[in-house]
Amino acid sequence: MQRDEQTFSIIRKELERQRRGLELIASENFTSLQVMQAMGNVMTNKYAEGYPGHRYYGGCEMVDQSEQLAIDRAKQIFGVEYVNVQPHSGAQANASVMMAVLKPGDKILGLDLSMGGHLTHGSPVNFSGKLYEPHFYGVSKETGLIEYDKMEEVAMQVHPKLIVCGASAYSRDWDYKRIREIADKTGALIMADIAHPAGLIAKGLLNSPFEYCHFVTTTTHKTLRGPRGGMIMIGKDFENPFGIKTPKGDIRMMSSVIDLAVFPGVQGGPLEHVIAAKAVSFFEILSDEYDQYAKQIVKNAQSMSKAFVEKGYQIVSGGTDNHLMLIDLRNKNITGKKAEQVLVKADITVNKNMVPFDDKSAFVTSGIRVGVPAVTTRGLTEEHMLQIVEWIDTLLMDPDNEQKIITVRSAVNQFMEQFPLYPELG
Ligand code: DSN
Repeated sequence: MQRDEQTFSIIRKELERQRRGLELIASENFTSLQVMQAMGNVMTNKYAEGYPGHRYYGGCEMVDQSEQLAIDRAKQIFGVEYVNVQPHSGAQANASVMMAVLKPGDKILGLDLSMGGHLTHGSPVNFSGKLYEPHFYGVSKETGLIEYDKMEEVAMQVHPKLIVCGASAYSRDWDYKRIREIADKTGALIMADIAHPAGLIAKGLLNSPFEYCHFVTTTTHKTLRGPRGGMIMIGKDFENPFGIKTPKGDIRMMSSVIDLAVFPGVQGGPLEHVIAAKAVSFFEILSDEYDQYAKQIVKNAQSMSKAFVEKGYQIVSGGTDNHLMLIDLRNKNITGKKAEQVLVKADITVNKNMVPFDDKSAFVTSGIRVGVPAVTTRGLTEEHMLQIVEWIDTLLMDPDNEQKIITVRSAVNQFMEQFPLYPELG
């Protein structure tokens, strides 16, 4: 077969883009080479509907082993009883939990997307807001912190069947104990979506949701630094309280109900090459090196947020406990869209993001979300964060100055050469 030079040349250019730039998108990271190698191999050829030891296809002996390894390692990392590593993404992990515990029309209560929530937590344009009846809580206008009182008030009014906590753009830790108290008062289950801070939770740097939340979902490619994918966990397996019957008509523990919701409920064949890569990334997370990495993420985020504040930037909630910060640019006279554009021109990648009580649309926005997991993987430390803030400030204060863009881009490109990315790839 002739080699597809066209596609490989695009992939090569993407490698070069990643190498020369400052990657500050809070949900992105750089996997290790071995994680990528585990994704690009013969496991992609294998169909394996079902679960290890119980498949609908022959020849699953090897993928059974790698999937079981991924499950066992994830259990060890998070200290949980049940893990399903098959969800293709965080969205499908969330869809599977909802499919398991909700019926169409049931009420759910999640963080408003415009306040930092996620599409799959009830947005009207997503399955979660179309299939179920969404209700929302938010953050305080004054403090930028989650309003647990408001969560309780709405929960007591609407009696949701599921409370969803977790966010895409919230820089503070969560009070899972408080959420459980609210859920118990109103008879709701809780799903914690820890897609963003999972790596920090894994290392005990943030509160753990497992004692209080019935289901915990995550992606595996953000702070966890694994392949693009999803995962569902249950801290302590509990009896199916919903009367949900399996195809055989029995009522089992929640783990079985979730397994059935992932497959055959939401997905078909699992991506066994990605699951093998999940196993490799979990091996890495169990190392001391990853321990240091997670700690460095927090140090870098705090150093960066302090530097922004010193330059007069308004960080929503005033700072960060995790790997990201949401910057409200309204006092800097620039929109999120314009900020994203000018920074991208200088090879600094962030995303525009609505801020709480934003007066602009999701296409324009008043803010940017900035995160440090990827630059921390590149090897940058606290003092480098000050330089990054300096560059960002230079550009945002004079966004139409092409000369400044060229100067900063050249400085960024030169700087990043000190932190080689995938040198093995030539
Ligand atoms: N797209 C992800 C993020 O950027 O946070 C969430 O799914």
